[in-house]
Amino acid sequence: VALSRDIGAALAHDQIVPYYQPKICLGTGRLIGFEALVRWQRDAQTVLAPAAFSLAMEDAELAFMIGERMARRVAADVRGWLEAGHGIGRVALNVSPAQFTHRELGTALLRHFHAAGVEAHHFDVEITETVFLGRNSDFVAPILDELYRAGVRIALDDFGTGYAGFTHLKQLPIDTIKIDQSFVKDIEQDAFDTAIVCAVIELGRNLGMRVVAEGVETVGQARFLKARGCEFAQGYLFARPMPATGVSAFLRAEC
Ligand code: G
Ligand code: G
Ligand code: MN
Ligand code: NA
Repeated sequence: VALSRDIGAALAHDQIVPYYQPKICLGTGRLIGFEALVRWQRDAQTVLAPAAFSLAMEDAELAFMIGERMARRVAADVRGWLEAGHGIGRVALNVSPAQFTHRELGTALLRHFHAAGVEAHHFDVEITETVFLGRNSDFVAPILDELYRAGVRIALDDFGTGYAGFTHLKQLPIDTIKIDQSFVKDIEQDAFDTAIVCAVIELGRNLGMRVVAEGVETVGQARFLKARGCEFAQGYLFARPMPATGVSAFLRAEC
């Protein structure tokens, strides 16, 4: 109860905001897009990551409301950057199992893109394999199909940390695999992690999917990934998640 009141107040005071982390092409160093990450901007000094309000993120109603706010704000930000003439690639929204309990999720996301006057092909949606374990998991396929048909690309996040999702890769309109940062961390030292990452890169190549490595923090990791054919990456090496105002400065520096 207290939590839903807190989140309600946070929404009312516009404290639920997106931060953005760039995604980079390892070959060219160029920007290919951003991942939007929810933050609770409690006051000028305090920015909370979702781990601090995970109960809200797991509650079907609160998660849906937070997701609505994220979609609305991200779509408005994207519109602003496009109007300023920036090439921003695609911007990804994370969508959790709790949000998939709503059959209207896809329609709701598309409505926000439309309301902001931004075409759906400017967006990705990141899901994790856990969406298939949630309540109403039979909503997942029709929602993803609806988004995909509209031009949204679907990425499978945290790949390798859930149960092996080969059936989902086959049956759903997934075009990007994100290698979880836990496999990237020790990629240069740990033979097990190296083997897994190389297998995922190969899988992506053979299935015609993009592969994005997450949590890249060092030049060594980036070189290693690039040498093994990983095309895209994100992580602190390139940029930390930043507020929308930071993105404008980042985009001006890019070109
Ligand atoms: O920065 P980081 O702490 O943002 O993110 C932690 C986790 O929270 C990640 O697994 C990420 O997928 C998830 N997450 C971040 N932003 C969002 C969001 O807007 N919606 C949902 N559903 N999950 C998010
Ligand atoms: O959606 P997902 O589970 O992939 O969430 C990404 C999480 O990883 C977010 O919490 C984000 O802030 C965090 N993150 C992004 N880049 C890095 C990085 O280089 N190192 C670490 N440790 N975390 C990162
Ligand atoms: Mn993600
Ligand atoms: Na991840």
